Amino acid sequence: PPDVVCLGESMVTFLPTAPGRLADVPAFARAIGGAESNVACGLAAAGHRTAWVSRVGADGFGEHLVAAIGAYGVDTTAVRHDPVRPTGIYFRTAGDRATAAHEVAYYRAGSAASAMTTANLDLAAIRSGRILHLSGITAALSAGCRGLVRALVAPSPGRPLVSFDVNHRPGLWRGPAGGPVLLDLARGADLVFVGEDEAAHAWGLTGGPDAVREALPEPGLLVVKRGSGGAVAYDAHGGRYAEAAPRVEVAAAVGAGDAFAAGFLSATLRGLPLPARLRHGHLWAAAALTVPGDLATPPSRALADRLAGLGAAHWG
Ligand code: KDG
Repeated sequence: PPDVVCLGESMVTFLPTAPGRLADVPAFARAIGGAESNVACGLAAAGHRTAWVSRVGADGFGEHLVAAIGAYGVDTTAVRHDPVRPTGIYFRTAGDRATAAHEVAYYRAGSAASAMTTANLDLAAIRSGRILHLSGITAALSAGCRGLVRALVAPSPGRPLVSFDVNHRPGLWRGPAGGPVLLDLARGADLVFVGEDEAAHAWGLTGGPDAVREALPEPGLLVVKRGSGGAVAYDAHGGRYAEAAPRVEVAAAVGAGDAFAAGFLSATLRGLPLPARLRHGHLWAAAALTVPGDLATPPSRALADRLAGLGAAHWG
């Protein structure tokens, strides 16, 4: 059985071949994106047994996604092909170096993955891992996808540990407001990742990580990410652990959150203590921050262990 099952929409991604705004860029290179499959690819590249579950179109883009994600070592056997709906795609710029602001244009409304429900996926496969990793992006895609995520988060016998990355994408929430839905889902999860900026934007929590924990006491583990300001983890026993992030030259911020989650989950599967899990998250995120695409090869276990083991002077 897999260590981790990741469920969510993946898209063929088109990255500009030259800097500039979407309005000006003349040509794009093909890559892959999708928050949850990014996590799966990172974990598989680091040697963990990982599966990705989703729906794609019966088209060339769907074929490419399954092949590209499978090439990382991810088990894709539970991915279903929708005979009618297409695979979603999106275009994005690398973003401004100083502000990290980037433009995104999604072409995913009505996609195969947006039609995911509890009825058209293999629920046994989804629940077959030690950890099930989900994100708030899926909840934004459609009412059916929202129902699916709710059902997977709800307590049930034999339910795997649920890891939930809030991943608030304001541009995707067309019907209901995202904030309350995401808060509700986060409350039901065992492990939650959320950016301090997301908590402010989605939930109006502007008082820093401790205010987020106060508003969200339910998850046994809560990780509040502060970008270059590091991250804070809270456990079920009142423990609070803050770890600084290494300083890096940012090529593109997209994918860094997924890499952080993958690094944290990898260290979790290895039974490392919380401060080390945060440092592994930071190191994997650093690798993703320094490449233009979503996905970077995670640092080797030996290198990550060595860097994570350095004293606080190197991390402050
Ligand atoms: O976290 C990276 C994702 O945002 C990107 O791969 C695309 O999944 C994506 C989304 O929905 O924004």
